[in-house]
Amino acid sequence: MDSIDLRSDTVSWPTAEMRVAMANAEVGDDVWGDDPTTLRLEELAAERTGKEASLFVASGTMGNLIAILTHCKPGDEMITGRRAHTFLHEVGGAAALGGVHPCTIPVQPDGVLDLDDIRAAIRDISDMHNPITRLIEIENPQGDLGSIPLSPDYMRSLRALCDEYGLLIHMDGARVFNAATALGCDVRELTAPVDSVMFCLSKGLCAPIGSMLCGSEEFIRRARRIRKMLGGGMRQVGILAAAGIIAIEKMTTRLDEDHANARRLADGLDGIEGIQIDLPVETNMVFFSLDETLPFDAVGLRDRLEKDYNIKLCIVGERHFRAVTHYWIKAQTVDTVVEAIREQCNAVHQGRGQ
Ligand code: TLP
Repeated sequence: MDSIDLRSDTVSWPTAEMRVAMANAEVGDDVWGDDPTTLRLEELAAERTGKEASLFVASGTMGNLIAILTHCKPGDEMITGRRAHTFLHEVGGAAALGGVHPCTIPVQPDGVLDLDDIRAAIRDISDMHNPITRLIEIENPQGDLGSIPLSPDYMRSLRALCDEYGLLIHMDGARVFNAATALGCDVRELTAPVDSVMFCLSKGLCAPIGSMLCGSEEFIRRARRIRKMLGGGMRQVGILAAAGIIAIEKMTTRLDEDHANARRLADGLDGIEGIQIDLPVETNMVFFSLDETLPFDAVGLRDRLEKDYNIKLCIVGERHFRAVTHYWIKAQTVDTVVEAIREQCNAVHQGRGQ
């Protein structure tokens, strides 16, 4: 039996339609600019995000890194959230490989970076001791705090602030189509205010590999050189791009199902004694925790669920979990998960009553 894997939407595997498209993809050497399927994917991603051009890259991490290295020179400063994926989970690549100096500020409970905090962090370049603030890196939706979408209004006010100081904006939009779906807006409303955006094909959109980096023609021309420098120039990559095209055309329009299933999961878990929902559920992530009445911690429950029910969850703290819904998690699967967790928690409470 396949496991029920809620650790992330990155675990989603390609659809049958993607596999057929991959098998039949027309290909060429993409480093020579000869791969028709990749060219089509890049055109599509640019069009969907309202940018002039785009670049197919191996991963979200690579897309963010290429964007930062393209926008910044060594020694430049990038303002980002203390809970941003680029700061926490990308191996310090911007600093290690680009010499880019991160300046982190708090992420607010609603996922935004406070504009006053940004203003206060921007360096005064008339003082020669200071590095030059070059870039604001913003995550939308903000993953670590519940995958919360940041509104078009917020994005526009961030743009206005950056224009005042001549700063660039890169958006880590790994799940930006989830954000747009949750907000009920066109994704372009979120991407128009930024200079560059990275989004992932391989998370809720189900493609096996790959992310898109989108921006102006000039930005993408320079980004392409950096991708090559990082060893990311791929050859007959149309095989992967074929899945990416379906990801954009078909999978971006069904994400509300994943969001409804995440709410269903949260509602189910909320009714179980000993479980708390930690953060509002706005897209496809549920953050929950075990209270002190339960005699097991997150590792204890995770191990039981894996062994007895083949259910996988992601641990994010001693008593804290993240569960992520995606295409392969249906409403019925959610109910199975809720029942399994209820069984484990009730067994404890009933055992106590005896
Ligand atoms: N996130 C993964 C883990 O790395 C935590 C996950 O399971 O959520 N930006 C954001 C906001 C992300 O959540 C991720 C992946 C990335 C960038 C990096 O994408 P990949 O994994 O393709 O390098």
